[in-house]
Amino acid sequence: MKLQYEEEPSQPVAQSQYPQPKLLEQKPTELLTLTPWLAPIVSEGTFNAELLHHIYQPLNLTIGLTAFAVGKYTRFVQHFLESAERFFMQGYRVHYYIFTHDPQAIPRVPLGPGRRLSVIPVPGPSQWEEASMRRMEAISVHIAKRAHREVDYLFCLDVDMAFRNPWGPETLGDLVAAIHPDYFTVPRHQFPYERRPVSTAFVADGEGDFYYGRAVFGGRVARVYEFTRGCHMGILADKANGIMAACQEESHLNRRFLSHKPSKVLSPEYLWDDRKPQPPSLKLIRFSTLNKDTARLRS
Ligand code: 5GW
Ligand code: MN
Repeated sequence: MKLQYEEEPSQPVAQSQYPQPKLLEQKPTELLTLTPWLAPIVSEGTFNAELLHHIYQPLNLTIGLTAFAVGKYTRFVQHFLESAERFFMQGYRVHYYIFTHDPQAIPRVPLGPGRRLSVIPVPGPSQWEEASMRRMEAISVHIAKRAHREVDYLFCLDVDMAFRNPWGPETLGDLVAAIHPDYFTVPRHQFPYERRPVSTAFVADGEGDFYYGRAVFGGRVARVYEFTRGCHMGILADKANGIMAACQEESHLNRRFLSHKPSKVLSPEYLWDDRKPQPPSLKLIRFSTLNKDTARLRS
C-alpha cells in the first residue's frame, strides 16, 4: 500500500479567489473561531485554560520573547517586562531577548523562577532610522545564532505595549499571527496592503484573509526563523529595486502570511490599542499598545 501524506499547510498556497473570512460574520458580538484553512482563532471562551495548562505544563517548554528597545524606546522596557512577569506564560520557562543599542538602559526587573533575560546588542538609533525594517533580519540572525537552541517557541512583540490579562499556552502554535485591531471589521480591498505589483509584498484587490499586525507574531522557533527570513528576503529585494512597501515590515508580513498561512490566529484580544474603546465582541484585552503620552508622563 502506498502511503499518502497531506501537504503541510506551511507550503505556499496557490493564488485563488475565495470569500473573505470575516471575524464578526456570524453574530455581531461573536468572533469567528476557525479560519477557512482550519486554523483556530483564539479568543476568550474558545479554550479551557486549565485543561491547556495540564497538557502543556508537563512538556517543560521554554517560550522566547523578543522585543526591540532602540533609542527612546528603552523607556518602555520596564513596564513591558513587569506586565509580562504578571501575565505572560505564567508557570512556564520564559526567555526574554531585549534587542537594544544601550544595554545600560535596560532596567533590572525582578524575574520569577524559570524566567531569564538576555540583552542582544543592535546598532544605535541613527542606523535604525536609516535601516528601519531591520527587525526581521535581526530576529532571523538571532534565531540561527542562538535562540534555536534556547527556546521551543518564540514570540516577537512591540515594546511600546503592556500585558493586561493572561497570555498562556493557548497562543502556542507552529506559526502564529495576530489580527490587527484597526482592520478586523474592514473589507479586504480596504486593507493597507502594498498594491504595487513591482513590490514583493504586492497583494491583489481580491486577495486577503485577515489584516495582521506586525506587533505580534510567533510560533515554533524553526518556523519563526523561516518566516522572518522570508520577510527579510522580500524587504531586501524591494530595497534593491528602490521600493519601500506601504506599511514597511507589516506589508511583507501580511504578504507572507497570505501564502504561508498561520496555523493559529490570535484575535485582537492579543493585539489591542488602548486608544480604542473596547468593543463588545472582545471580552478582555490581553496585550495592548500604551497610550504613548501616558507612558511619557509616567516615566
Ligand atoms: C519607530 C518609528 C520610527 C522609527 C523608529 C522607531 C523605533 C521602533 C525606534 O526608534 N526604536 C524601537 O525600538 N522601535 C521598535 O519597533 C520598538 O520595539 C517598537 O515597539 C517597534 C515598532 O515601532 P512603533 O511601536 O513605533 O510602531 P507602531 O506602528 O506600533 O506605532
Ligand atoms: Mn508599537
